Amino acid sequence: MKFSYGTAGFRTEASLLDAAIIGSTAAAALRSLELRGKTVGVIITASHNPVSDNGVKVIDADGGMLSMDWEEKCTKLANVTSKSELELLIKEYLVPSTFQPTVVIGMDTRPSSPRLSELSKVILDELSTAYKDYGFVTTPQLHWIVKLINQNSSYSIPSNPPPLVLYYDSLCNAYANIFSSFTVLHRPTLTVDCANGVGSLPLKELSKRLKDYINIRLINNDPCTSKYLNNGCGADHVKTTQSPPVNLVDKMVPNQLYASVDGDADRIIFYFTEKEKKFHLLDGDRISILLVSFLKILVQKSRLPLSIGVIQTAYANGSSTAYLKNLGVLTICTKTGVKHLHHEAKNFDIGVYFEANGHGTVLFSQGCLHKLWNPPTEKSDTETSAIVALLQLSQLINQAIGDALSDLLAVLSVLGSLLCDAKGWLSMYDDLPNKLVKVKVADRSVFVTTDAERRLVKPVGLQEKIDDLVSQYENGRSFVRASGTEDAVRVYAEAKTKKAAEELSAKVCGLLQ
Ligand code: NG1
Ligand code: ZN
Repeated sequence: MKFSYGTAGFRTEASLLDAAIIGSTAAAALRSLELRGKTVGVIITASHNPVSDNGVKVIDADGGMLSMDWEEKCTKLANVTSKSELELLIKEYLVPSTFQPTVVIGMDTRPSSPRLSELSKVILDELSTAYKDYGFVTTPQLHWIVKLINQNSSYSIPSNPPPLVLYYDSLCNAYANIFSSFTVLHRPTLTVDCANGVGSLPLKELSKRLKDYINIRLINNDPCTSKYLNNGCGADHVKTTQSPPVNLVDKMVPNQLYASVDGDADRIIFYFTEKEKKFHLLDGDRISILLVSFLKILVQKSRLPLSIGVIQTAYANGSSTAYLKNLGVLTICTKTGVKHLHHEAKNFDIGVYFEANGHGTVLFSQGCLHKLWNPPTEKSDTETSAIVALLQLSQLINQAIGDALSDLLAVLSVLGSLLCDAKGWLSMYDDLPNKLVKVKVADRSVFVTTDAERRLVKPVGLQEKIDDLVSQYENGRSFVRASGTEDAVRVYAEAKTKKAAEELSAKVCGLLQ
């Protein structure tokens, strides 16, 4: 097995993952030592993959994705072929230090997770690393915990109240405050499909704690019956099939809002049906536009000089990008993978980033928070309430990484504040018909891209052929890139009509054959 640390860490069939767990755990301990004992995270999950897979990802000390140089070291550590080779590498990466390396670990509810988590703990003991095991947590919860611990100057793990209690308190208090500022106090009803994953547990907690504010109904919320994990349900199923979870087909209440999270609850997708059962998806592009529209109003009302930017990838629907241009919001396209979006979002006072598949968040810079906490003394009621609302949103939205739970509450906050329903949200723009397909090729590494993955540099001559096809379609756009998580090449195509998008997609796929 040759491992390569990709956009989501290491991911493969669970029984083949041991070396990746050992390598990642060693990398986490060594990284913590390099950072003078700051806490680093190890999360065991394969997100939306089938239940037979598992994965592991290292969370860097700022609560974000692992830094690039450590991705490389992690790959090397996972690919050793003997214990002596591992020991040599550890020696090479070891920074002499008197600090105590500290790691926090967590896992999803896959049947293979407890064994892999135990293996990780064996390595931590071998490397004399202090650790705390948070058991079943969502990926964003562990990111949030790492960020929290390292914000504390002594890098100690707060035990009273425990970090997870603080997590729920922070989300629920912020939501309750925003709710009380609604002009019309309306308790919305929302059905959430938990993908039968680890998200079921915190969603139960949220629905209990927020029962006076939201009527949350949970479905596919059995994380113990593992064969149903991501099976006909979950955010990935809904986004890729553009249809509801199988057990909701023909059962959705018209005009009521539904949401699906993925297997580790870092993605969320909303949807609803109209009377005639027409299914409408409210994906990551639409979440991004809903949030930024509201944030722009608040910034204007606050009269504070705050920059706002939206970060998308090439998979964002062309209509969403055009909408943002009209709105006058600076929009940047990056490579696929949240680490790229997160990095760009940091360049703004308020950086909104979402992948079309529902993974994203809103970052408030330190400078922005400073301005919000220290506004000019002379200010109107409108300015004050806008500043308060911005501060509440910054507390509600997970600042470490995209989080289905905080994104869910952020969306409901904005819909409630704008007195907007699912239909109103959908009416902001019309998606261009599109098609995303996977193509198996002999060697995906020959596909080399540029321009945020929108153009191919290699194989030489292929991009010109794609350009030629695209020019034949009104509003046509298509690009080809190698997947970072699967052994396949992805082909995206969009055009003015569904028929044209499908035709363009088929022709570009034809070029690959
Ligand atoms: P790849 O396999 O590199 O396309 C997929 C998603 C990404 C991201 C990662 C990590 C698409 C088209 N790609 O990446 O957005 O979520 O998985 O999970 O959805
Ligand atoms: Zn996920």
